[in-house]
Amino acid sequence: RHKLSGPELLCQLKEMVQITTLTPEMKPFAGFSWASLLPQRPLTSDLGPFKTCAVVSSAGSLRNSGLGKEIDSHDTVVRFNAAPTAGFEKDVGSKTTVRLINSQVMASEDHHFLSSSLYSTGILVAWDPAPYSSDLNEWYNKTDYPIFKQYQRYRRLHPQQPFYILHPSVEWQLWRRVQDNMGEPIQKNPPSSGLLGTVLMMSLCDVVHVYEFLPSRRKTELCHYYQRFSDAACTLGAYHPLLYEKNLVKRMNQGSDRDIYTHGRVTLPGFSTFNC
Ligand code: NCC
Repeated sequence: RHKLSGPELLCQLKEMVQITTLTPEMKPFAGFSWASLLPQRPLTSDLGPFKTCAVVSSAGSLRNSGLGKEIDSHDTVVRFNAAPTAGFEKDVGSKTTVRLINSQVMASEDHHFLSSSLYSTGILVAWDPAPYSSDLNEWYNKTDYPIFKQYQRYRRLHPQQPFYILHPSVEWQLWRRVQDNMGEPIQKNPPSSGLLGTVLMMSLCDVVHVYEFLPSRRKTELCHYYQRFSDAACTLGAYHPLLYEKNLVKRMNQGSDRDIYTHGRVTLPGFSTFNC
């Protein structure tokens, strides 16, 4: 079986993963009174194009990286879930343009999603591990966490803040790319927020730098740069096919191995910058 090159993989992603977000006219949402809370237009019509974008993983290896200034020098910065900047500016920067959150963060009590100031800056994009299907009806009746209930509550409290919900087809189209490019069957769980955010930015930016998704020389079992908890599974994956995601990103990297080693930095081209 032919193993795809970096440029071939990039073309597959560009052609086979469409960044789609929920809009009010989609079924079954069109029939609900709260559908008007959804953005009128898809995210890709409202946002970008941007020149340079930084995707900041939450890995413990960002500690003592001193990458803050470099990260903030990008036009757009993406962060994940509960990852803070306050107190960590030197290593992760202070700019947050987009925050990609999973439905667990929205629903679990300890994150205080509705009231925490962590979530009130920047553009929010939420996703939920949908059943293996991209059928909105099926998903609506079987979300992993109560994403829609929390979305409605949040939107009513913060009506001015842009807040998108990813269509589940994005996660499964991306999962398919990961599976088709691996020699063995992988678990049927959606890709991590890190990979979803990376592909989201590839569709909006000319250049995407991803930080500490592929671990640098600072590699550590510390799960997050902002917590004391250690578990190697945070970097290698348990629920998410993280190891396979990282393998794919490594193959598409257009930067040097040295950049990964010293900065934990991967360089990916935006979809609009190459032809297939
Ligand atoms: O940990 P999490 O991810 O929020 O991290 C965001 C993204 O950074 C990359 N990462 C993180 C840590 C690490 N050591 N190495 C990494 O490469 C990954 O790409 C990761 O996606 C998620 O993907 O949404 C995830 O969310 C957490 C958790 O729900 C949130 O942090 C909220 O508390 C999940 N953890 C648990 O469910 C316990 C995690 O599996 C995936």
